[in-house]
Amino acid sequence: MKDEILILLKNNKDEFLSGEKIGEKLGVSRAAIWKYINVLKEEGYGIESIPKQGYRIVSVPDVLTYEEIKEYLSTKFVGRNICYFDTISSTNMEAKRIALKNPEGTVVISEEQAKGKGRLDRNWVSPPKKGIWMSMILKPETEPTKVAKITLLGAAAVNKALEDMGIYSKIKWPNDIVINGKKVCGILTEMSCELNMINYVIMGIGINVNMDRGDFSENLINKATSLKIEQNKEINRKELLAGILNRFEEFYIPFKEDNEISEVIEICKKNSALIGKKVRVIKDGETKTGKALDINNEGQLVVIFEDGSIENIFSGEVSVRGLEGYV
Ligand code: BTX
Repeated sequence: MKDEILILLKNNKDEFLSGEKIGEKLGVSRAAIWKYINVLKEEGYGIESIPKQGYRIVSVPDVLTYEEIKEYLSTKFVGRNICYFDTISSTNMEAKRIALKNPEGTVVISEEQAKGKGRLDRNWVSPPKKGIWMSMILKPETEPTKVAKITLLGAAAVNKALEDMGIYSKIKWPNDIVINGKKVCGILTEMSCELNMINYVIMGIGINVNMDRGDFSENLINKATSLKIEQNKEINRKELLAGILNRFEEFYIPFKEDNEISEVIEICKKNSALIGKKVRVIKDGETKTGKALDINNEGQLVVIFEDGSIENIFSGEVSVRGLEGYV
């Protein structure tokens, strides 16, 4: 009911709608309408109410609820079930908790994370309403070894959705998006599986959207940035979130149905922050230096090392650092 009232108000922005008229349209009493209007006001919607004239919406809050993003969403199933929080410890942890009970494409979103997770138990800074902190629940019927590719689908989706908004970024294989050599987005993919069967995959995406320099610690400011810092303007979080979900579904369906990721590989190659650059590859505590040559059809990074040997690097097992700039 609350959503229906919101739609009515949004569709009639320029006029006042009386409680009676809304009530008639939706088949509920004026008193019930008044109650729902108060709930909407509590959620941050600016609603002007004038006796004898009715209600008029004057502002909408900057929140990533389903009601607020659906006008930008064109997906079949990704993001059609959104579990929204003001604050939470980590969206990946919550997504894991609810994964088995919720359909594929469910997205957990929080305006803030108290304990945002990076890889290897590192932390991810996630201040309120300044970013997009979300986790997608996926249930691909594929072998666990193919799951690393999902991170690339996520990276390509973020890169393309940014490009759709006129923002150009690079993909630092396999799980970061960088702008001007600094990290603007990180992806953390986790899974639960048994032998050859995947129970679920959780792909967590964190994007620094409207963070200011002061939101980063002194340590981080040299290697992290936000879209707002790079673009010198606030970015519409709703449009970007929906854009990522739209692009992700576009890439995920061919992957799920036919194991087809050629378009994603093209995007990762074309916008790679590593290909042609010197890299340091850290595996089992051992560090080797080489040059990134390519990303192959399986989504592995091809590196030539100083001793001339060429290896296809599988993302699960290594940490790759660029040697030029902060990448
Ligand atoms: P990562 O291990 O590659 O990056 C973590 C490292 O990045 C940290 O050790 C720190 O140096 C730096 N860092 C921390 N916060 C930020 C930030 N906001 N911007 C840039 N650099 C930062 C990358 O891990 C994967 C991160 C995934 C985060 C998402 S948010 C939604 C979802 N839920 C959750 O708990 N994690 C994921």
